[in-house]
Amino acid sequence: MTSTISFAPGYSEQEDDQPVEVAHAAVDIVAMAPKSPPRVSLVIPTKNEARNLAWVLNQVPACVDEVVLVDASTDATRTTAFACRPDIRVVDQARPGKGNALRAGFAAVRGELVVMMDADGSMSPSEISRFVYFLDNGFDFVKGSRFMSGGGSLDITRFRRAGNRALLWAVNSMYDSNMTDLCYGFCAFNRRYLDHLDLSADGFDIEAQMVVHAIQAGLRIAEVPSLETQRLSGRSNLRAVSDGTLVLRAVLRDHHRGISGRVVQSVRRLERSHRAVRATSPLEADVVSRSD
Ligand SMILES: Nc1nc2c(ncn2[C@@H]2O[C@H](COP(=O)(O)OP(=O)(O)OP(=O)(O)O)[C@@H](O)[C@H]2O)c(=O)[nH]1
Ligand SMILES: [Mg+2]
Repeated sequence: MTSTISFAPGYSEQEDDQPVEVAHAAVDIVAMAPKSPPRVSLVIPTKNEARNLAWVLNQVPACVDEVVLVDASTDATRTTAFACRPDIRVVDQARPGKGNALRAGFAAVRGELVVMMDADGSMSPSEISRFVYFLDNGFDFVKGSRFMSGGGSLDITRFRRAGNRALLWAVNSMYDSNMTDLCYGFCAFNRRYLDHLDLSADGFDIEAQMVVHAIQAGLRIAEVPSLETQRLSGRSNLRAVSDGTLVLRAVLRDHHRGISGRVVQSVRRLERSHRAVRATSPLEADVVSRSD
């Protein structure tokens, strides 16, 4: 880490003290050295994406320093990955599910900035620079949005759009936020906040959990427009009803963890103890029976 102390000739009270002056000058050189840009890691979960992955990897922009693939495939995904990008790092996941895969990827990254995206060709790697730009300029967590101005989706069905909207409304109401998208897998964050995100989801609820925990941790969040197209080939792994229910459960469960959740819990506890006192008090019992 560089020091903020800088050397000003003639200012130091210990000007005549040569060894101290030399030490200060050394600090000054470190402080003036150009700051190297933060390293960017891209995490991509893959489950049988051999036919889509080359399209994605061939477009990864130069600002990405490392690509971490978390692979649960039985097809030629890994071979394709190494053919396109010999420096790619492939890691395994402990349990099935996209959430588990992403968590394994986040634990393996070496860069300071972490971007995650799908491998099915529905997200364009050319958008990565938008996410990095906002992380570089003071934001801690950047999420892609298909529903803000400049974004779009050519893939989402009416049913899924309605589900996403309902879940988004729930989160915005609970946290007094004004986000425009919730369940979208193009996101980025500063790795120093990984522990604060406190991720535990194994499935498709991971994106909602990331957003909710980012809000609860007080991170500075930005949304950037993103265009989602149809997957290039193969079949979706998402099951709208069961995965939607999973997301709803995650949102409700996690609401009880944060500040607002704690307030709700303590109000409920107070109500319960108040009711218990009233039930045992003879005066209250009297009032109740008389009003009956
Ligand atoms: N490693 C790993 N990757 C997974 C798993 N499930 C899904 N993925 C990957 O996660 C990404 C998103 O999965 P999709 O099946 O495209 O789901 P989706 O994008 O939410 O749904 P669609 O819009 O219908 O494509 C893809 O890159 C998948 O290959 C899994 O269990 N393990
Ligand atoms: Mg997809």
